[in-house]
Amino acid sequence: MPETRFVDVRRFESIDSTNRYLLDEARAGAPEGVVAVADHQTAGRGRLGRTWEAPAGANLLLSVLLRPLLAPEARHLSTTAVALAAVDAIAAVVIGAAGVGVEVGIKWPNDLVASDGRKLAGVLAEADLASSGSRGLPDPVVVGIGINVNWPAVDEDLSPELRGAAVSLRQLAGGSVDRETLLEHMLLALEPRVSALSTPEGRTLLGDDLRRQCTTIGTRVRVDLPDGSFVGTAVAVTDDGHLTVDVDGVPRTVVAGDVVHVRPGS
Ligand code: BT5
Repeated sequence: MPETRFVDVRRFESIDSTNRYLLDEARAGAPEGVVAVADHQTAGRGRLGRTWEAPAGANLLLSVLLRPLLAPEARHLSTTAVALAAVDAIAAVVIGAAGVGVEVGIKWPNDLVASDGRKLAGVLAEADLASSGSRGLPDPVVVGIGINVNWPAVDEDLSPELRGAAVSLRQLAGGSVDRETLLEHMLLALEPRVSALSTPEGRTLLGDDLRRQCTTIGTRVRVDLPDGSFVGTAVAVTDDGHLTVDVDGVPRTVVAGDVVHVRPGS
């Protein structure tokens, strides 16, 4: 097994949130590379106070503590690095019934989606600016990902709000998927993706791979911001990971941290 920086893997049968746990560890000076994995979260969180649902023992719920050398305006690339690592790991592990890999894309800013748009995983990056510069270490960012591995088994497992909107690897592959194998491959795939964050060449590669995987580019989108919405065509993702939307011929740059929702636009 090749060496990675992700050797300190802390496992929890039940915890409120693996992101919360690692943010506290970061505040106490924990180094880059600490991983938290939970069988169950009692307060799994999404962006902007939303919740992440997953029953005990079925899915991959994991966070990593990173301290990349990343300018604040490029911070979204840490979400990209983890999303791309998940795409890599799924490609390595999950083979569908027809003997071919399942098709997974990245919906900007932070979702992994199936080819029909249903959400397979969500990524949440949280930076704690209060602990900036603590003990001379680069600023921490905790990136969590929830991947629907074996839940839902069938659409009826989902709450009415998620029905038709969420999907699992099990459903896409037509059979159960081993969480432990997926975790192993996820940590392997994270190593080069996280290294890439700290060099200009690496960031260019992350941007290129994001553009290749991004299902949002070329689609009509409605972008909901805290103070209003607009509709346009998503035309590009910048090297810093921002979305460029063409609004009646005028390009508008959308920063991931500002976005409430990006939905199909009419
Ligand atoms: C996300 O937020 O998609 C980020 C989710 C990150 C979860 C991981 S699990 C490990 C780590 N520890 C944590 O506490 N969190 C991270 P957002 O884009 O805001 O999407 C949240 C929305 O996705 C919810 O409001 C639901 O509509 C939907 N959702 C919730 N659970 C889902 C699931 N299992 N599958 C698909 N969609 C789901």
